[in-house]
Amino acid sequence: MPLTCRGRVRGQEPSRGDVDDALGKFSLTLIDSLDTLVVLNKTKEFEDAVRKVLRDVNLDNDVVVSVFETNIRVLGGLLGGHSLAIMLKEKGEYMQWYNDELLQMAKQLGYKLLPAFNTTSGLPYPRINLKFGIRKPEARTGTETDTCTACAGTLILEFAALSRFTGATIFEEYARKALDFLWEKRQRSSNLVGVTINIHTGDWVRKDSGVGAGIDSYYEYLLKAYVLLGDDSFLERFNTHYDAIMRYISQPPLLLDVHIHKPMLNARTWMDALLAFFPGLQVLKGDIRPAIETHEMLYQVIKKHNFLPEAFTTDFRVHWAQHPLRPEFAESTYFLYKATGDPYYLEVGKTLIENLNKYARVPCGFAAMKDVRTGSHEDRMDSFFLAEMFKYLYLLFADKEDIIFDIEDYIFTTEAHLLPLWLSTTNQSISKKNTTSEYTELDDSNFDWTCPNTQILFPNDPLYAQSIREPLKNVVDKSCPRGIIRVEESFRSGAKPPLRARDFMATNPEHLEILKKMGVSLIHLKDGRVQLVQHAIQAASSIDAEDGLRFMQEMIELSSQQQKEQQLPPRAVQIVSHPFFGRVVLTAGPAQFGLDLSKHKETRGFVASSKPSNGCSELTNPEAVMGKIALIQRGQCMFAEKARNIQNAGAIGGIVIDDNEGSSSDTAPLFQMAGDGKDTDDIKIPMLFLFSKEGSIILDAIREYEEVEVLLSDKAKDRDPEMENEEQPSSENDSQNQSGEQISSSSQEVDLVDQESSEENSLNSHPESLSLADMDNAASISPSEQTSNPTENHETTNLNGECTDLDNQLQEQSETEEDSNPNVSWGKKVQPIDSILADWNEDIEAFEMMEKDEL
Ligand code: DMJ
Repeated sequence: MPLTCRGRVRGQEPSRGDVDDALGKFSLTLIDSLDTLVVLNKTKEFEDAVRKVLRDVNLDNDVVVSVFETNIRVLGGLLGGHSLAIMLKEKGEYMQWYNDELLQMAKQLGYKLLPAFNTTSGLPYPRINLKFGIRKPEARTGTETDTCTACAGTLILEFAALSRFTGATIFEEYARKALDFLWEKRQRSSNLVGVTINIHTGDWVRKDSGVGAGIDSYYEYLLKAYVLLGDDSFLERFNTHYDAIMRYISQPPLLLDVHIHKPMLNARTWMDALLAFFPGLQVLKGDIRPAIETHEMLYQVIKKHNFLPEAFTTDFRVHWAQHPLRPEFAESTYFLYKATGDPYYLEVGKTLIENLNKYARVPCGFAAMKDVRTGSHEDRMDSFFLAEMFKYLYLLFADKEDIIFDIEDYIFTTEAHLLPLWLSTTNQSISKKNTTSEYTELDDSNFDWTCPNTQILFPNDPLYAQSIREPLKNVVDKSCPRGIIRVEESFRSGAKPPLRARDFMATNPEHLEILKKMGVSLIHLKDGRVQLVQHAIQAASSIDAEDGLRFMQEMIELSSQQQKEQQLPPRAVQIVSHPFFGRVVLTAGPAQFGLDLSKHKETRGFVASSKPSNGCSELTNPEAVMGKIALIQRGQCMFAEKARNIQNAGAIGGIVIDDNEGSSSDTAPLFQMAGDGKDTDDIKIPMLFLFSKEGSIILDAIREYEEVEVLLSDKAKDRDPEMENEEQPSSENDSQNQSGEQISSSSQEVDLVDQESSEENSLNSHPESLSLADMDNAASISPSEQTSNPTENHETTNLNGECTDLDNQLQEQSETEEDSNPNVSWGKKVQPIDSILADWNEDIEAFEMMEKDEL
C-alpha cells in the first residue's frame, strides 16, 4: 500500500472483493518479485529474499485464494526463483547453500491446489482454501459453478514445470486435462471460446469472446506450452484459435470481442487493457504486422491519457478510468523491440518510464492510478508491477552483458516468471493426447511463421515497422464517435414498446408480467440496485423479443440521463509540500455548491484543522484557518453549513473528511456533497470530500510535517523533478500566477473532463440508480454492450469539436457509406435495425442448434 506505506494484509483492510483473492498471507509481493531481482542483477538481494521466503512464508493459511492468481504469482514465483537459484548455484558464486528448498515449497503449494481439480470436467474450481481445500465446511468455498477460461487454461506452464522439476507427473496431467476439456468445448463453427464456463457441465456461461480479460492467457499458454514442452498438439490448437481470432476478433488496429456463435458481429464497443499483451504473443507467433498495428494504437491511447485506462472505447475514449499499473503494454513493447530492433520501441519504453515516475511514483513505491483523467491514486501496488513491469522495462534497455545469464534459455510465464527451456527434455513421461486428426483446414503458412526470425521476416528493411505504423499515427486523435446513433435512431423511429421505460416500476406486477413476455428479467442486486437482463430467446414471440429490445434501449437512455444528472466527475487533492512534492494524489468527491474546480483554476493552500472539528458552528480558531484550506469532519450538520462556517472564518477551501472509520474510495462509491435545499450561491470557496482512509493520509502528514500544502483541482497538476526544488508559493494568488502555460493546460483539462464526464458515471453509480447488463442474444447487435456503458447514447448525441460535422453528415448519408469511412467506424459494420430484426428468427434457430451441438 504505497500511500499508507504498509503491506496489505488480507482481513486487516476492508475487502475489495475478488481482487483480494490474490492475497493469501503468503508474502505475495516478495515471492512474485524473486526472479526480477536476478534479472536486475541484484543477486545479493535475491539471496536475502530467498532466505526470507524460506524463513517466514506459511502456505497453510486459512484463507480462500484464487487458484489462477496463486498459480501464476506464487507457484510461478517459487518456480522462477528456483530456476534462477539453481542457475546461480551452478555458476559457483551465489546460492551455494541452496538445496531445492523453493522447489519443495512449490511442490507443497502444488498439492494444496490439486483438490480444486476435483470436478467431473477436470476444470478447476476458481478458489480454494489453502488450509482446508474445497467443500469441507471450514473451507468456505466449493459452491462456485463457473470459472473464467483463462483461470482454467493458465496452469500448464507452472504445473508442467513442477512435474518436470520434481518427477511428480500428477500436476502436468491435471493441467493438460483442463486444457483438453476447454479445447473440446470450443465453439465448433467459430473455433472461439467464451469468457466463462460452467466447471460441472462445461456449458459456456458468457459467450462473448476476445483476447483480453477472462481469456487472454489461455491462448498465451497454448503457444508457450508448445515452446516449453515441444508438444505439437498445443501448437495446432493455438493455430486453430489464432486463425479464428484473426478472422473475427482482429479488426486492425482494434481487437474487438464477438459472440462465439455469431462471430461476425461485435459483442461490445470497448476494449480492455489486458489485451495489450496480445501484440507480444503475436511476436512469439511470428505475425509481426498486426502486432505493430495494435501496439501503435495502444501507444496513442497511452499518449492521450498517460496510461492505458482499464477499458477504452473503439473511438479511444476512457470507458473505465483506473490503471493498476498493468505491465501488458510494456511486455509487448519489449517483444516488439526484440523482433524488430527498431529504436522506436526504446522511445516508447522511455515514455512509459517517464510517466510512471511523473504520475505514479510516491514516497513508498508506485501507486496505481485511480483515474487516469484526474491523476488520482489508489493505495495499491500489485505484485505484478515488480514481477512484470520492472522486469520487462529493464530488459527492454538491457544489453546482453547486463544480464548475468542467457535470457534466451528461458520462457516467460504470464506473470513473467522464468522457466528454463531444458525442461522440455526432462521427465517427459506424461502421455500426450493424440488429437492431431481434429485439426484441419489450416493454412500451412501458419506453422511456418511460428518463432520469428527478424532476418527472414523483413530482411534489409529497417523501415518495415515504421511503414506499418505510419498510417496509424492519427488514429486516436482524429477518431470520431462511432455511428451507433443510427441504430438507436432506427429504434426511435420504429414502434414503441408496450411498456415505456420511464413508466416502469419494479414493484408493479403488471409491469413485471410485460417484462417477462419480452424476455426481460429483473435481478435485485445486493447493493439495492436493480439489473435488467434481456434474453430474447426467453421472449414469448419474436415480436415480443423486438419489443424487449426497444424497452431495453429506452432504459439505457434513461439510465444514462439519470446518471449524468446525479453525478459529477471526481476531483483531486494533491499534496504538494515536502516530502510529497505533488506525488500523492487523493481521489476526492466534489460538492454541488461552492467553486466548481472544473471551471476554475485549482486552489492551493496549507491545510488547517477547524475547531470544532465538525465545523457545525462558528469556528473558535478562525486565525488558524484564515487563508488556508480547512479540514472538517463529516457529520452532525449539512455540508453547506460547514462550508459557510469555514468560509466565514476566512478559509479559502475546505476538505470534509469522512467520519466513518476505514472508509475508502477503493471500496466505497464516490458521491457529490449535496446542498442544504436552500440557495447556496453565497458559498464561494471550493469544497471537496475525502473518505477516511484518504483523509488520514493528510492528517498523518500534518502530524509528521506540521506544514502541509495541498492543491484542490479537477486533475492533478503535472509534477516535474524540478518541482522539488521550486520555491513553494504560499498563497492562492501566487500559485495561480505561476505560468500562462499552466492556466491554458488546465482549461484544456476542463474540456476533457466535460467530454468525458459521463464516463465517470458508470463507475460511480448510485445504489438507487438502474444498471443494465448483458442483453444476451441482443448482444449480437452493436448497441448491446451499451448496457454496461450507459454513456454511449449521450456521447453519440453530444458530439464535440471537428467530429460534429462529419458525424452529422454521415447520419444523413446512406448506411453503407459509413463503413467505408475509416474515420468513423473502425471494425465491423453496424447493421441497420431492420435487417437485424429480419435476421432475428434465423439467429435464434441457429443459436438453439449450436447449444444442442454443444450439449
Ligand atoms: C498479470 O498478473 C498476468 O499477466 C495475468 O495473466 C493477467 N494480467 C496481470 C497483470 O495485469
